[in-house]
Amino acid sequence: MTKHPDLIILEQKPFNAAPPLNLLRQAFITPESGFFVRNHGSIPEVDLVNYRLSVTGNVQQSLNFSLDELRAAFPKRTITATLHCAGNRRDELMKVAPIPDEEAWGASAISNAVWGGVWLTEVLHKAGVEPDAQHVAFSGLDDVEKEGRKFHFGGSIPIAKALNSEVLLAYEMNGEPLTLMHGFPLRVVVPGYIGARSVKWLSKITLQSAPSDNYFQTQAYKLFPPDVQAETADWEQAPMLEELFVNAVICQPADKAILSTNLILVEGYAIAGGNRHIERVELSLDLGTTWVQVQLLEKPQPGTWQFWQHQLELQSDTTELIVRAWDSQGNTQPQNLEQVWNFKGYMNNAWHRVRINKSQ
Ligand SMILES: Nc1nc2c(c(=O)[nH]1)N[C@H]1C(S)=C(S)[C@@H](COP(=O)(O)O)O[C@H]1N2
Ligand SMILES: [Mo]
Repeated sequence: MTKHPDLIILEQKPFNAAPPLNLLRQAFITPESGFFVRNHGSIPEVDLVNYRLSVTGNVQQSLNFSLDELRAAFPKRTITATLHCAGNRRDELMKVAPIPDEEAWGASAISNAVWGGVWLTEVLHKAGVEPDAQHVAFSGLDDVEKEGRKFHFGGSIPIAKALNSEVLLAYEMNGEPLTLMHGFPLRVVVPGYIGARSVKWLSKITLQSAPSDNYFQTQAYKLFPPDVQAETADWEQAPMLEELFVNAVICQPADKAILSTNLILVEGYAIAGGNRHIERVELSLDLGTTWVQVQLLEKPQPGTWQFWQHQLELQSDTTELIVRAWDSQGNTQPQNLEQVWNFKGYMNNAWHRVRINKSQ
């Protein structure tokens, strides 16, 4: 499969790209061609003949599989899960204050697929989880260069998450073998967590007492408050990102659209984090004073985005549409970008706003 020609390429090396919002909103299951791509390093060439997955660390018995052996050893499981980059919507934060050296993602660093593979928990049970295994660390085959060092991309999740029948070691995406771009031959899919934990080109699973010591666990993907700058950051102390925050985005009309009719269909997506689901999604036409509930198009479920739509008639004084969502635990989104701004530009879930103009 090749990528859709309309994809917005943020960077060629490493390759980073995302679809325009109207393309993203066309299909609940994102086709591979339109699925966003987030790479921190090289795209490795993996030779299936030599490919091995190892499972080591605090286990009763270390394991080692070829892809065929893995497929034969465990039943095939499928799950519909949305990957959502922690850097989604960073471009809005960049307008509040500069965020140097990070990708300027719009609101489409997110996509949804049906993944086929084996449950991580079934693999871990076969290896035998020792009591001091508190975290499951993943390592990929790509090479990343940071601060003069070259290393593989990696990260970890807590053992409790890993033991749920939801974390997948995926060899298929939308019924086809994974493409190289998305982690061939095997990747992790961690529903409800930031995309960075869904490690592509997976080669090593290590059970350990502490989180991964990989740069992308200990430095990148940490959340700082708005008043902390890069120079003053205490990396040790800041929390590692794992569960996503509740978020909602208007995909159509586009920001700054010029509309020729008053009757419009507003369309978008919403997503909750962890094991929460979307409870409701609301639109405001009066800068957040009053809200109307929009129609959700699928049955809400954790780990998967929700499409929504709302038909409305614009009033003469409507200048902005705002959306916000609520999750099943009563969490909602902060009002302003300033409240969520952080110098790495992660987890922007402020109310999403679209400015509109009328052509008459
Ligand atoms: N090995 C490896 N895995 C990786 C990454 C990477 O750079 N290398 N990027 C991560 C990030 S930050 C995200 S958001 C998702 C994106 O998955 P995709 O490229 O399939 O959309 O992959 C994650 N897994
Ligand atoms: Mo990401």
